[in-house]
Amino acid sequence: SMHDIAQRRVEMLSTMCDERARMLQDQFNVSMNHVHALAILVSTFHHGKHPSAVDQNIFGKYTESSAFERPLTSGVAYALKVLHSDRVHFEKQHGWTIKNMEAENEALVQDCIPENLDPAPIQDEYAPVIFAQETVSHIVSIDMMSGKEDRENILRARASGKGVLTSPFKLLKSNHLGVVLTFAVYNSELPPNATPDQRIEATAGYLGASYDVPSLVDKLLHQLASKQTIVVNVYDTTNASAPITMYGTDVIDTGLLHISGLDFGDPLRKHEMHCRTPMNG
Ligand code: WA2
Repeated sequence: SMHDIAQRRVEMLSTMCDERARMLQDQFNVSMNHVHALAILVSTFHHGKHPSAVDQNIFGKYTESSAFERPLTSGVAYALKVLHSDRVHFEKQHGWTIKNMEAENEALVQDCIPENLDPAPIQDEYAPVIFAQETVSHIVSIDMMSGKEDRENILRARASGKGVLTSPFKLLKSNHLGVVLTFAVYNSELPPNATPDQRIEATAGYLGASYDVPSLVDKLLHQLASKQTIVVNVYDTTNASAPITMYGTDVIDTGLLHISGLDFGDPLRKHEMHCRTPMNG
């Protein structure tokens, strides 16, 4: 009957939506665990060994050949915590100046050619990127604390000891909205119940991964392509009254809608997948 057909369409939509949401969430969780493991690797073999066993060459090779372990990520990088009192020494040692992410000339920042970027203005501390996967090599030498979203992520990651996520924002050298995941790297054994101040004090740096959401969700949905197509949107719904579209174009209401929850592991951020039947589907 008409009622049965309508009922089957509702069930089909919810099954397909839940399947896609679960797959996205699982892949995100897998890559988050591997980014966490990279933070431990930097702690062990860079900060925990004298002399360090990690340099840009080793970090670049290792992250490139283990990229398959981090589905949905477009690249990983490591930024060092540098206090202002150590800046001159740090810059001499590396042979470059710490760069600012923000500038008068927005176009030069977006192109992200370090020689075109301004030196970072004087701050209490900086978070210059010292190691990067080849795919994000353009952020080496940039002070990640000079960008609003990256800075908030760094501060929250080091005080909490957890993996934390930014809101969606336009990544450098990308035309899409993306998100950044950050884990703090600590320089000494921390008790599991360490206070935020103890964590901040013991912070050595920040291991971060960037997610170019539209191209990566596209890839994932194509793997699941079926005869029955649905229209998928992913939203950051942290601010319930102002959701941010992370994937998909704004759609007009076609009647049938199913919402699947997405848990990306950061309790401060909320995400949802919205699925619809296509106009004439
Ligand atoms: N990584 C790649 N592209 C970006 C970006 C970023 N942040 N920010 C803006 N465009 C090294 O949390 C530390 C990575 C920041 C980590």
